[in-house]
Amino acid sequence: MAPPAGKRVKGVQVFRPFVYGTTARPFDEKTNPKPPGAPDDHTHSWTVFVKGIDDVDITYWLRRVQFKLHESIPNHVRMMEGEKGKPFSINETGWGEFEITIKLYYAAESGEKPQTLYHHLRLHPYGRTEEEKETMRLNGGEVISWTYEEQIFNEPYEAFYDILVSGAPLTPAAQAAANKSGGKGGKGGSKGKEKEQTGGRSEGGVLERSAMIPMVNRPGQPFSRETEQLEAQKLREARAKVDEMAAKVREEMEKKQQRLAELKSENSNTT
Ligand code: SLL
Repeated sequence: MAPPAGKRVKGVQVFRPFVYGTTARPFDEKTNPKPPGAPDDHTHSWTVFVKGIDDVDITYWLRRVQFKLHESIPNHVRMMEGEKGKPFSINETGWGEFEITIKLYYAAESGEKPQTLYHHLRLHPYGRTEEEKETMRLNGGEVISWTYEEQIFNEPYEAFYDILVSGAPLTPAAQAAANKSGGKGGKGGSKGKEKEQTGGRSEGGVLERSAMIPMVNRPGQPFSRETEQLEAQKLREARAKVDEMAAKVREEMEKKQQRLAELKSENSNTT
């Protein structure tokens, strides 16, 4: 593919948060009945997805996603075209866990080559401790394996840069100027074309086409500043603990060195 015409925006990096992963549930007559036609040996329903944070649209930078599933699954390579505001996702049923290959195809304007992610489909409760596993079991057996990720666009082409940042709200002066010129065009790229100005917000307050994440968690939306702060707090506590342990080891070492010096001097006194 020929690179897009135009210059790159030098010294600029734009990043966009997104989430990918799987959600699985065991079949249960009442809460999650097995769909008709699903093979006898299938035990779970599951979904694999790529989506924006707080379900905000990402199709302006991510055009399509190819999911490569296990070869035992009919039609195991699936290409999903982006639909504005909707996650890229696949629903399936099965019995086993495996590695899913997720290939991201970017907007043509970006000039970016496709990029591959790998995700392990989890059907069974997992965790570092029994407690963590138990928490998953209690939640109706729903097994969530989601990853927060940031897509970085390094020195994007001007036209693509315009697309990336066109969700930012206009300042009153810029709004007035845009109205005056009939809302046509922007600098660079979108010559004569109506510039798409979104500027909407998600329920969690995330501005369209921005790098924002919500301030607080909501059900199904665990990636927020709140989570980030809790994680930072955990890191600070762990750091304090490590410092404390290191101080203790140093103290013991000093005592031993002192004892060694004493023994040495005793030894030299007796010989
Ligand atoms: C395992 N290595 O042994 C893995 C393989 C394959 C899972 C898991 C669906 C098959 C179908 C399915 O669950 N495949 O659609 O019939 O655990």
